[in-house]
Amino acid sequence: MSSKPKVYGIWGSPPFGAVTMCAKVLGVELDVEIVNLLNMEQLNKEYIQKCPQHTVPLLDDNGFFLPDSHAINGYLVNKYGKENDPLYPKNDIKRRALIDHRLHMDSGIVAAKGFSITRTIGFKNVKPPQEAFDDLKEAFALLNKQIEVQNTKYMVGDILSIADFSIYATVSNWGFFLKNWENEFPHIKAYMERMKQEDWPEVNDKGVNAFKALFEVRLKELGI
Ligand SMILES: N[C@@H](CCC(=O)N[C@@H](CS)C(=O)NCC(=O)O)C(=O)O
Repeated sequence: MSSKPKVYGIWGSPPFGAVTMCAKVLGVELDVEIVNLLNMEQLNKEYIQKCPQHTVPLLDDNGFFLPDSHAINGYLVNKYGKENDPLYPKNDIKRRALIDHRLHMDSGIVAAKGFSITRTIGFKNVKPPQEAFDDLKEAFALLNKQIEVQNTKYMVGDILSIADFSIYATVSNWGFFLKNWENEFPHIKAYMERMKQEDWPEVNDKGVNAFKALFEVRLKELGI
């Protein structure tokens, strides 16, 4: 039995990036198995048996399969974190609830809007409607307002949490589709700059560069 948790993923996927940043902060080494989404490997029969929603990342902790970066990061903190770890505390129910809110905001709103663009381009090779970009912009506006109103260093208070891994990963990739986001959303920009001072975003960055290089070509091909 391997002691390292295995994670199926691909560099450049924001939710996979979120899991790698969480693992770095926890000091957990991951055994990464690449699933090449460009070759649609996520649709292989064996992968669907492990992950019916056919997405990466997928955690395999000695046969315990768990999809979704938000769920995976919560599990990793519960398993490898400190007692009542502020990254996702068990006993501080209000902090945990606020972290859950930010995770749902990422999963259900901000990340979701970007996926509708990448799925259309990446898997269907079709130009997404302008509406898809407008929706993403609207989601960034909500996030910008959230960060302005909460007025804290991190997504929840002045202590790092798993919500930061998700939001950081999502903005660093999906910002690419909104050319002027740094000027339009100054609170997100300031938040990202604060996070970049830390050592954990670095593990995400090689993936972001690969993502941008790939999508730059695809957008050009589609005349976007
Ligand atoms: N909510 C999921 C989203 C995962 C997701 O959609 N991942 C994309 C790559 S970034 C994927 O695997 N897409 C393949 C597919 O939908 O077939 C998470 O946070 O893990």
